[in-house]
Amino acid sequence: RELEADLRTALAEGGFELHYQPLVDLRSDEVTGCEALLRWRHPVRGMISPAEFVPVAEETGLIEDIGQWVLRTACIEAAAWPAHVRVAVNVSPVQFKSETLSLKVASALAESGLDARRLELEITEAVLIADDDAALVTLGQLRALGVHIALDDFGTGYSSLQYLQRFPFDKIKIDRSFVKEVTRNSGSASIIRAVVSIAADRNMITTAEGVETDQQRDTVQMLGCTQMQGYLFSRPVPAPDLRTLLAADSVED
Ligand code: G
Ligand code: G
Ligand code: NA
Ligand code: MN
Repeated sequence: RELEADLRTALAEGGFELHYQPLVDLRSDEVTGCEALLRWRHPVRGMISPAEFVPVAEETGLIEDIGQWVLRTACIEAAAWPAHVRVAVNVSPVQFKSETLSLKVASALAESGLDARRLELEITEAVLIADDDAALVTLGQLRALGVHIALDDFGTGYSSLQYLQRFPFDKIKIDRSFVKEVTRNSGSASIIRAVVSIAADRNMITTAEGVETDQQRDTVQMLGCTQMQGYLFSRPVPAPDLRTLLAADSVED
């Protein structure tokens, strides 16, 4: 496949970059984390979304090397941020299945000098459905390193509230489809309230994804979400812009 060859070239020749989107604590209004989002500058086609190339990378196995590049780069860049700011990295179900994932994470941490508690891995429900027991082992190894685990896009796919009881997460990210409807659909608000209640019981953070308006922000805050992410505060930005944003954010304090 042509795209596969181009992905290999990009990996070898610096064609990828990470953009970062702030995560804002709804109690303190502070940026307490940033999610790394992979970007590919294709020489001919311009910026290509991960939604387009991650599936190809997964099918071809290239996701292992690309994922390792993302982990390393995110840890190295985050090591230069204020110490209270975490970095969140998306982990594909294919990467999660690798028995050496925790070794790879440990190596990225060692190389960057980043404190493990400042790294958060975002996984989706797909990894839990595939193999319960293996997933529990991997999650245990990762948490033993000290990294945080977030359940991404919660509420899409084959969600089950049972997952929240059975697996050790530090955070639940409530999918933006619920946030989008929250001000006009009482069903979405009820679902968010239920998730927040379970999360609070177990000391988990709840992040509202895709917050685009003040009204959505106020509503998810009222429902008890502890963190938000979305265009209202900032779009994903390149690393230098993020450092400027973080510097301005800490000056305000
Ligand atoms: O940033 P954007 O909206 O284009 O992201 C589209 C999708 O790609 C999202 O589902 C996001 O989680 C995923 N994605 C972004 N960066 C990464 C990455 O580094 N690794 C993996 N596996 N997925 C990513
Ligand atoms: O699957 P995941 O949640 O990792 O996807 C993250 C993607 O969601 C990011 O790539 C980003 O482009 C997108 N995103 C972030 N904030 C918003 C938002 O406020 N509105 C919309 N529509 N998309 C967002
Ligand atoms: Na994510
Ligand atoms: Mn998400």
